This record gives sequence, C-alpha cells and structure tokens, in this order.
Amino acid sequence: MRMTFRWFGEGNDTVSLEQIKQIPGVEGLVWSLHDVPAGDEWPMEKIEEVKGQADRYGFHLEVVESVNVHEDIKLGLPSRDQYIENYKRTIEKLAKVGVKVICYNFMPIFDWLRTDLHKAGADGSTALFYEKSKIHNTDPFELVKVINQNSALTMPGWEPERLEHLTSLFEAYRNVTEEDLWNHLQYFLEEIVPVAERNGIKMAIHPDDPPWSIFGLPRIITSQQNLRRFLKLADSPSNGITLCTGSLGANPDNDIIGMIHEFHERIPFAHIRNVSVFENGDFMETSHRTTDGTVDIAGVVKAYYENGFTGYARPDHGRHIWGETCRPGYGLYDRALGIMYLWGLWDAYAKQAGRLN
Ligand code: DNO
Repeated sequence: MRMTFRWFGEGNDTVSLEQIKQIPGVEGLVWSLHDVPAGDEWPMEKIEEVKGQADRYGFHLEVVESVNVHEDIKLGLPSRDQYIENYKRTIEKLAKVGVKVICYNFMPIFDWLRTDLHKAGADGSTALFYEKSKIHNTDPFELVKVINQNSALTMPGWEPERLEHLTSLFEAYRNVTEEDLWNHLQYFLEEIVPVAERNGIKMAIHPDDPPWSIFGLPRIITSQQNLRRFLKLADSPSNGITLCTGSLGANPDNDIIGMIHEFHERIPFAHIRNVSVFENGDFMETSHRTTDGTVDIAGVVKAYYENGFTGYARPDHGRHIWGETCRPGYGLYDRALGIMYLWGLWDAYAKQAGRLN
C-alpha cells in the first residue's frame, strides 16, 4: 500500500505541503489542475509548476484526481471527439512527469452530492451528510428555479460554473438511459485505454457517489455487478477502478470486501473512508474507524493486505475537528488520523504475518 494525500494546490488548499510531509508514510500527492475546465487539454507549464512544488518536498505526483470528462462525452454528442483528443494529449503530457494513475468519473452533471456539508455530530465535530428525502422528492427543474431566484442558496457539490448551465444540461440528459451511458463510456474507453497503455498509465474510474440515480439522471458505476461489466468493456490493466469505500459503502448492499477480493488486480487506487448509513437511507461521514461507521474498514485493509496490494491509497473525506476551517471533507486533522488508523491496521496485519521488522 503506497500512501498518498489529496492536495488541491497552492492557494487552493488550507493544508500545506509542509504539514503533509509530517504525516507518517505519505509518499505522494494526489493532485489535479483544478482551474482547467473539463474537456480542455492541460497546459504543460502548469503541470510542471505543480511538479516543481512537489519536488521541493520530495513528493511524487504519480496519481492524478481527476482529469474530468467533458459532459459531451457522457452525452455521446458528436463534439465528444475533440474533447477525447484533448484527453489523450493530457494523458501523454502527464506520463512525461511520471504520472501512473489517472482517476476520473462518469457521473452525469454532478460529482459527489450531499445535502449538508457541516452536519454536527454528537462529539461536536461536523461532517458531510446526505438526506435522502431532500434529493428524492426534488424536481431538479424546480430546484434550479429556486436557486436562480436566490443566489445565496446553493447545493453542496454544485459549483457556480455548472449551475449556469444546469437547466440545459438536465434537458440534454432527459432521454439518456443507463444503456446509453454504458455505450458512451465504452466509446470513451476504446479511444483512451490504448493511449493509456502506450504511456504506462492506469485509468481508474471512481464510483458514483452516492451509488444510485439522483434527479432521474442515469448512474452506472454503483455495484459489484456493474464494476464487473465495466472491467469487461476494455480488458486491460490500463482500465481500472478507484475503489472508494465511502461512495460504494453508502449502499449497505455493496459487499466491498468481496469487491477487493474479486477486483484487486484492477484496483490501482484505493480511497478508504467510513460512512454511517441510517435506516431511512440517509448517511453521514464519520472517522475512519470501523466501529464509528457502517463500512468494515479493518476488513477492507485486511483484504488489501491479504491480496498483497501494492497500489496507491489515500484516506478520504474526514470530519472537521478541533476547530479547523477547511475545504469540506478535506481538512488536515481527521485525514491524518485516518492515515494512522490505516497504517495501524496494515502494520498489525504485517506483524501478525511476521513481515514487520
Ligand atoms: C470527493 C471525491 C470525488 C472524486 C471524483 C473522482 O471528494 O471522492 O470528487 O475526486 O469523483 O473523479
């Protein structure tokens, strides 16, 4: 397990590289060019700038999260070919600075979605929260109207740029089915995977978060069965998964440990975090500890250990603790605690196997 830490870039993150350097066992940064719009080719100067920053602290940049996929690719529009070309050029450039894994997702319109970014827990910390009924009973077009009338009102995970085009995007997806989305994903992979192979890069799709349809939009990277289907779309080591225990874990039917045993050779990147799922389907993000949530994190790490996992891992969203002000889910403290929990488990399994000096 090669430990990494997500960093949003200079001036874009409350956590400094100096701080990350002091977390035990972190060898690399999980990074992106967050100001480059989805679909554009990444400029080499900007890539090299981040490389220079990482080099000063001795971090590698082998994992990118994410190179986002333009909506036209997910919609299967004729304009997708240009965006796919740009994506290929970006892959080639990233290989030049030593990138080995590119995380991306194929969720229509939204990335992760929550209804509250600072839900208070019993211990006084706050964390990301999803209230199912708020999303399920909401007509997206009504919601867009309300948001447009009141600019102070927004939904977590909805960035202003996306909001501007929201109505037309919902219109565009009106007749797109899950099967269409599978076809569009296949088209994308057929183009991208050979380029990734030639450049020694593993593409790693991130599961949908939450792993079910929202606002009637199709979502397909949601379950073991669908991940199996996904891997068959392009049967190559360069077509892999970012196995996110928190995203998949929001649906308690998902057997995450079973997925690790089945797919481990195709998991170049592990996102490890816990989530507490309530009976009504709401869920709240918790500390990484197994007993604090619904996901058996100790079992997850054990499954990776038993399969000799040598891929990259990172702690995922943490709670906001000790008064920290930070990007929602991405503070220093709880993620650093998460890392120590993951190392604690890993080292204990290694010790048990007589492999820890
Ligand atoms: C949330 C993350 C996701 C993830 C993307 C991958 O914090 O897990 O935003 O980075 O979905 O493309």
